[in-house]
Amino acid sequence: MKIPTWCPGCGDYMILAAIRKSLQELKIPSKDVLIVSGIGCGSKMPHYVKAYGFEGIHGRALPVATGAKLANNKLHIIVVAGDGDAYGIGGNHFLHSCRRNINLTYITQDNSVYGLTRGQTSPTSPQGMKTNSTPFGALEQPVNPLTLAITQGATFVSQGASYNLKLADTIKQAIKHKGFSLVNVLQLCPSFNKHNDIQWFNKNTKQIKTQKNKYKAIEIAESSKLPLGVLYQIKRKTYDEQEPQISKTPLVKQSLKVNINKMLNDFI
Ligand SMILES: Cc1ncc(C[n+]2csc(CCOP(=O)(O)OP(=O)(O)O)c2C)c(N)n1
Ligand code: SF4
Ligand SMILES: [Mg+2]
Repeated sequence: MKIPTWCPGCGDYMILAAIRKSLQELKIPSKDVLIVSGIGCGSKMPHYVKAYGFEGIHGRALPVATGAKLANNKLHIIVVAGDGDAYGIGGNHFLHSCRRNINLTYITQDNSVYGLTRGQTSPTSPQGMKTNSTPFGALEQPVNPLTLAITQGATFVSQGASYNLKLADTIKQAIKHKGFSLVNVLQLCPSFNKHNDIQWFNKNTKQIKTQKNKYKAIEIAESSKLPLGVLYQIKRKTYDEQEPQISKTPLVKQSLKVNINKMLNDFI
């Protein structure tokens, strides 16, 4: 494992600590865990967790993780992605993963900027936010990750904060959940998002209770104070449970009985 190189005060240190704590407390052996990421500051996470890891390309962590899950559905898969990665370039994969109910944990590091590329506006930057790419203020309405996840069929939707010690507990619940679980983490980025500091978050967040009713959950997700905790959780069959070839035995444990000689001969 390597030593993290994030800026001093970066929320990614606490997200890393929360992931490690969750895995330790759930007593999940390292050999049964795969961490998949895209590209971004926080996407360096697989280098720092004792588990299998795959650092992919920007926005494509979820398709890689989906493939890995279908190959070995006994693995605990944690996907980490920045807000740009998750809700911008990877936004299409996000909504399809929600509706498929792929059984994995999606931890998004939401600092409302593109950190790695030095602070441009991201899909979750609030309207009017001044960044290196929008010096007169962002024009677009931001994505609300929680509303998006609920409406697209995610079965576990939560939000944590990188400075809040309850984050590990939320991640633990997400890992235990059977189905697609989102933990959107409000992440401190002291280098490029000086507006959203701990004082701002303390004033603008509130702890909430879990809802089963999607309309009530959306109402809370859309309220002016950002919710913290598990907002929405329901039961629904996961994708791999419904896939007959792997519902009993993972693909990697099955013997390959197909004779491809005929196919090769036809081809040649
Ligand atoms: C296909 C592609 N487009 C753009 C980039 C450049 N790029 C690298 S990271 C990044 C944004 C990172 O922002 P975010 O996902 O929010 O992660 P953070 O750095 O804030 O943790 C961009 C645009 C890239 N690597 N690949
Ligand atoms: S730029 Fe922001 S997100 Fe990236 S390492 Fe520095 S503080 Fe963390
Ligand atoms: Mg970001």
